[in-house]
Amino acid sequence: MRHQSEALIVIDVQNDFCPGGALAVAGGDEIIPRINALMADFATIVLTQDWHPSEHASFAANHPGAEPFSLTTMPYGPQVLWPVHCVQGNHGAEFHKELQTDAAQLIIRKGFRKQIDSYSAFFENDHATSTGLEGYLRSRGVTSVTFVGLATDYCVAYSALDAARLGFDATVLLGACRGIDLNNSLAEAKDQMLAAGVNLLD
Ligand code: VGL
Ligand code: ZN
Repeated sequence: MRHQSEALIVIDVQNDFCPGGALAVAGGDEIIPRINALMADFATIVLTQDWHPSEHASFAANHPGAEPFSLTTMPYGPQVLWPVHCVQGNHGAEFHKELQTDAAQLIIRKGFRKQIDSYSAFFENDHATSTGLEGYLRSRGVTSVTFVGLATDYCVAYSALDAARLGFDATVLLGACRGIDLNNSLAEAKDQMLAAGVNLLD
């Protein structure tokens, strides 16, 4: 078992990001056995759950004429417009049934404010609105965080970058993540994480 100062953060292992889902990530379900095994090794486990209202501003369907995967500008900066996904209470927003969620102590729901998307487990996409995760981890004495889950180049990368910025020792286990890779986003995310001092391991 890892020391209690080390937390495992499992990002968005939800039906809509797995094959058959609305925003399916190739091989998204392949990582689940490894994540389940990792959870047995950590004393502090946090899950995140993308959790949007159906009117969410990140959905292309809520921007007349806009195509999914096109780019728009929000008050906080550029924003990809996604297919409708992870709508609160729907099957697509549930954790994949093979993910063993019992050991997790905290589930962070994010993206629930209509006007702002939230990729990171720590901050919404304005990089200012906190999810509360930083305080939770610090008050439990966590100094080191390991990220796994979906998608490598969006929610995992944004979370790891914020963790490093906040001064946590941040690691991404790439073999337990899968990416969307939109316009080279996977390579860019890896470069950004390396530049920020995130440990990238398999
Ligand atoms: C995610 C796009 C939109 C993710 C969430 O979990 O990486 N990506 N919402
Ligand atoms: Zn989302």
